[in-house]
Amino acid sequence: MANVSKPDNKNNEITDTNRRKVLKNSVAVGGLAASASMPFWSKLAMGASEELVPFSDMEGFIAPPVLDGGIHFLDTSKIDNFYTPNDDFYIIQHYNQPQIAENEFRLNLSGLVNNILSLSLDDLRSRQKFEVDAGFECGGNSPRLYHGLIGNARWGGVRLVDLLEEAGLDRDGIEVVFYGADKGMERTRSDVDFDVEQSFGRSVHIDDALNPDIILAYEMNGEPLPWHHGAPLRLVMPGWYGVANVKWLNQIHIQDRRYMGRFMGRDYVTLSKIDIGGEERWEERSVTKMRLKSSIIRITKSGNEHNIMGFALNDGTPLRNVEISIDGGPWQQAEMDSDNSKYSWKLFNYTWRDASSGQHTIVSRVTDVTGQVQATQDDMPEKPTRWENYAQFPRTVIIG
Ligand SMILES: Nc1nc2c(c(=O)[nH]1)N[C@H]1C(S)=C(S)[C@@H](COP(=O)(O)O)O[C@H]1N2
Ligand SMILES: [Mo]
Repeated sequence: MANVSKPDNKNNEITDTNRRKVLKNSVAVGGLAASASMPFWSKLAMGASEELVPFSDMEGFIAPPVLDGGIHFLDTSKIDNFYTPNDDFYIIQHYNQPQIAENEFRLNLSGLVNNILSLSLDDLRSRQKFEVDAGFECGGNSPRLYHGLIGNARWGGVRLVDLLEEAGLDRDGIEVVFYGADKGMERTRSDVDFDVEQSFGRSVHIDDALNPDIILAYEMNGEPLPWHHGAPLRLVMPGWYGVANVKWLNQIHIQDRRYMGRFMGRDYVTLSKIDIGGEERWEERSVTKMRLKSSIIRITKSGNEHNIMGFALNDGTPLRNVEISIDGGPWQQAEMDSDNSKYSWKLFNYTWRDASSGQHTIVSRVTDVTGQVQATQDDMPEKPTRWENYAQFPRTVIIG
């Protein structure tokens, strides 16, 4: 196996603050440091004295099982791992789930390059391997599913930038198109009366493609990439919504104009009414980088304490904090998991002491280092399309 090195994608802002806190504590209260430096998410595998407290807003919710050809989402109240197990990571595709024989697989790199590449899986595996922790959600994830279209994994493979360098980019190339092996018939316009066969395709500007953290992944959490997640090869665009992470990837094409296939030009397009330089406009925007978002997903009880846990996701901009408000009370800072890194989901925990019995409403909000604060539902722009649901999500729970 080739050398393994991991891009340093730690979210230093958060981990440094935590480390400082931990060090301070250990001076004042000797002995705390050892347990505090443990990733706290390990608390999630519940201790014997801990019990799951069901959300009263989640009654009757059942996550669907994984079925070939189907979609899958998680019961987020049961998340008990920093890395989502491969057999529970959410599954979405818009066409079929092609089965690709490893020995017949080729990744072709074509278009405005000096050297056209055609690589087998062994060719890819013999190159230097990189790993990146990346969590993402479907652009259509929503409170309706309690944000179950989500997962976090360690992806292993080759760096896109290395292959682009090897191919040698022509200076006219501005757009990098990624095609999957899955296909469907599409009526592409209302002014034609026939369907054409299309592959799933997504594209990014060349500047976005040169991010060295982008991986062409043949591994997921240390195992060969599973069929439902795009075997044998998928694109992993850290910090972008799920749709960018093209599964069953078999062609990368560089071109000199924008690609406007269904999943760039017509679908996964957010329509929202926003202020554009002082002018209110209906904007149509491609679903690309993840918007700043957090949600509470799980509450456990242990003695008089409740643990309120959740995730934050964004485009990789370092976070300032995640805060919790109970019953409209003051915002109080949550603790961040020490496993969190730049592009992983960012797990958090808040210890709620002496919760009174009765119904409570609990909400989280995340702020990044630029001062951007997660929007409330009321702050959200008018947005009739179902993409990019990043508003604060109040949860309700009944304490017995
Ligand atoms: N080839 C291909 N890649 C695809 C899709 C698809 O339909 N075909 N769906 C995209 C969408 S919309 C999402 S949300 C993610 C889901 O990835 P997962 O099933 O591994 O969670 O894959 C993306 N990649
Ligand atoms: Mo998606």
